[in-house]
Amino acid sequence: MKKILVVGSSGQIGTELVIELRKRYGNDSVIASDVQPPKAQLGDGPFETLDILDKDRLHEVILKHQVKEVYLLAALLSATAEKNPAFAWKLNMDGLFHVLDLAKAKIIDKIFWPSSIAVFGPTTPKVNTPQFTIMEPSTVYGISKQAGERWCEYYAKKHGVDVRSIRYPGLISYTSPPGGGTTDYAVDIFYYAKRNEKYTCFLKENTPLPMMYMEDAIRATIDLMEAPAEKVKIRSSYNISGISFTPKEIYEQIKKSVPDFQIEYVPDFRQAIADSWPGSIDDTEAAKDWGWKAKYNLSALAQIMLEHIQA
Ligand code: NAD
Ligand code: AKB
Repeated sequence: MKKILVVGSSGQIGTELVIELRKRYGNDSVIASDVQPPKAQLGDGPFETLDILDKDRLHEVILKHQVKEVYLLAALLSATAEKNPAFAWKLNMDGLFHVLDLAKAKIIDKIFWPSSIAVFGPTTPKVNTPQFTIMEPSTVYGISKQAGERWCEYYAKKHGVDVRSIRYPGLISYTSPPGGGTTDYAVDIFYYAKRNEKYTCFLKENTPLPMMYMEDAIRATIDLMEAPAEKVKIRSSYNISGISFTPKEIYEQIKKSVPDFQIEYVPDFRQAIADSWPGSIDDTEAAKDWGWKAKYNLSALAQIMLEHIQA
């Protein structure tokens, strides 16, 4: 059985990805790793404390477990990156190079590295944003993701590296909290709704953003990684689409279950980030190349979140 390393496994995506990978491939085949201990129960498999900026330690963990596949999730997200641009650039880029270079040296065979809708910017068409379009990101995070996409494609073409990537939209889940992004409001709001406490939203009520329920995102990730190499035609990163909604629309959806729930809108610096991103995404290429299709709509997502979230 192939051995898989997940770097950044204690985060919002890593937590659920490790659980699902272990279900599919077995506990011992999936090595979780992070600078922080896990925030949720990930099953009985191995965990390694690993800083992705420490190249020697990464190499050591890979050799120790004979890892062949790496999912690289460690990064600073959009809002946190704006507060610490130099470190965000270092973490988001150096971490990627450390993993790409191991694949170039044929020490590992396959990489998953997530990009984001943050690669798009204010000059990108906002509605049904195409796969190939104007990309002038205006955030540190978006610049690092766009550069990362270019490097992934370069290593794939020049060095034959099997690297695969998805431009995730904002991800919504209840197992592990989000890690400092602009789309985090769409998770936070459920905790307030569950306590029936007024929610202060940091975006304006009419700000549409592309979002997705975590189960869809995990399925997309594993489907892409399992697709035959010749079907993965795009080696920068694939657009995938789930649901698009505004803060007002998700609030109204929640109100159907929590009728007294209240909200106010007090936009902060994250409004400018959200305004620079698309409102909806066209995912024709992912559907055509490896059969991607989202399952969850807003009402299904809200129902699951309200059922499972701990107040
Ligand atoms: P997160 O912040 O929840 O988790 C990141 C994890 O990386 C954390 O557990 C953190 O401890 C770990 N980490 C930080 N520095 C590290 C280091 N030096 N070495 C090892 N681990 C380190 O982020 P997430 O939401 O799980 O996102 C994972 C990836 O997916 C990121 O690349 C992010 O840009 C991308 N992404 C996420 C979303 C989303 O909505 N969650 C959307 C688009 C793209
Ligand atoms: C963020 O808001 O930074 C992330 C993302 C869309 O990349 N959720």
